[in-house]
Amino acid sequence: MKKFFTFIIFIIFSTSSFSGSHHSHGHKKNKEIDHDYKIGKIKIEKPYTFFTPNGAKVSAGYMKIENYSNKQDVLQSVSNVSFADRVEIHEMTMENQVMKMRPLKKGVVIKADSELYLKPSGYHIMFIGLKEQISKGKEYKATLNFKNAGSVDIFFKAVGRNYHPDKNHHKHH
Ligand SMILES: [Cu+2]
Repeated sequence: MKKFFTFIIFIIFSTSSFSGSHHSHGHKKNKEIDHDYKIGKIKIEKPYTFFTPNGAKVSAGYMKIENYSNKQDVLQSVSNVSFADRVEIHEMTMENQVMKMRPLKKGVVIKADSELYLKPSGYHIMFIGLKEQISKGKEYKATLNFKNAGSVDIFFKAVGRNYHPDKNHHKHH
C-alpha cells in the first residue's frame, strides 16, 4: 500500500473546478496571465500557482497540457525548482470522503491527441518545503521533463485563489 500525504487540503486547494467542456485557445490574449510553451508535440498553457500565506510549507502548480502527437507522452518529473526543497507530481483522490493526495512516481500520462488539466482537486505539481513564500504576480521557474517530447522550461505565474485559467480574461485587481 502506498503512503498517502495528508496535508491540510483546504489551505492548498480551492473548491473551484473547471466547468463546461470547451475551452478557448487563448485568442483573447492577456499579457499578464496567458503564457504558453511548446516542446515537440506538447503544448503547455498558462502554468499557475497560488500565492501563499506567510509560513506556508507547500504549494501546488497547475496548467493545461496538450498532446498533438498520435502517441501518448508522459510528464515524468519536474526539476530545476529553486524555491522548494523538492517537487512531486501528485494526484488527488477521495478516500472515505476525505481528499488525499498521492505522489505519482512514474508521472502522469497525456494520451495521444488529447489534453490534460492539472487543476485544484486533480493532478498537480507539488512544491514541498518552500524556501520562500509565493508572491502574487511573480513567476516561478521549473523544468518539465516529458518522456518523448523532452524537457522544457516554464514559469508558473503566482495568482490569487479566484483565478481561473479560462475565465480570468477580464479580471483586474
Ligand atoms: Cu499534492
